[in-house]
Amino acid sequence: MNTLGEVAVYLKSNDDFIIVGHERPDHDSLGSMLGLYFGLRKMGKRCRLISGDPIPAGLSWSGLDWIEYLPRGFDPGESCVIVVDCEPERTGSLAQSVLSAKRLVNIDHHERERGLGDVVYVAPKEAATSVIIYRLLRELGVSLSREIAVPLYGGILGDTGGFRYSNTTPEVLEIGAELLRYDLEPDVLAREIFASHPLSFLRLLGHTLSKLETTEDGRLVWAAVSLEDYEKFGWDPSQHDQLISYIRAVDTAEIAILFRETEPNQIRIGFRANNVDVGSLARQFGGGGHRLASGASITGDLDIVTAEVVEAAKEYLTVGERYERDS
Ligand SMILES: [Mn+2]
Repeated sequence: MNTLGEVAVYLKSNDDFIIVGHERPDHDSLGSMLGLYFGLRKMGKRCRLISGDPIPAGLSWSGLDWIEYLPRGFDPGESCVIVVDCEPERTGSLAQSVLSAKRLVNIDHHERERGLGDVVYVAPKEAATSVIIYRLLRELGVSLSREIAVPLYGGILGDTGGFRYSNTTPEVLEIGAELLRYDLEPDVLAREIFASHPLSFLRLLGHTLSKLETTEDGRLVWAAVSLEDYEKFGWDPSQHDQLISYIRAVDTAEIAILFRETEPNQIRIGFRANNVDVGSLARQFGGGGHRLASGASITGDLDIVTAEVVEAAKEYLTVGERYERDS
């Protein structure tokens, strides 16, 4: 693991970059990609932005149009590839290209056991990778601009749930305050991220909520969305969406799980918790993430996968309870 200073030195010594975020890009992934992109451009570096999944619609941030959508991957050539907001293996359809890079940098805030790359900076305590990029640009001596501040603010907003999650520290608010000085419109950014959805999504949300299930005590809440549901409501399952934040809103929920069939028999599972550690629950299924927000992907029938994971989560809640009593 490197220091942020070492990351800065390494970036200074290279001239040609490709920035990649994670599959199904969310706001922090996009925000850290764009913030870093505009920062490197200010330093006179050559830089490309590549995504293996489509970019969500509805954001006004500049630079989004320059992200090349290359679902079949790319040839890194001599470029230094920078993976932000995930580990290199979690770049989906871009993973092979990323792993073949001659120079690889990884900047992330997701908890994991090891880091892969020539330069690795992982800070699980940071609320967002956009926060790390903010600090990195400071380290590099890049002066901020509106085009840097907008995506970084958006990324932080996304990963703190609009400055509402437990990762909303004084430092995060201080960085938010600093970014706001660059002529941002906080109301517009917040609405774009949290309160502006296509009608098709809201109808899918209504349908999903009508199928919510819970354990008797209400501590575990879950819903499953099939490929058929996605088709019926005309919603693209590869898009990032916020279905799970509505499921998590059930007042009794300690763990909320959303099962989504994104391709035939490909089930993506999102876990959210209010104080239980769902990071390790996701790791039981080969996934990963944070303590309160994590995910995994499983191949199998939606109903069978749902039943299995729900069983494991029930068990997990019981074990967690026992731990609390012992300590
Ligand atoms: Mn993030």
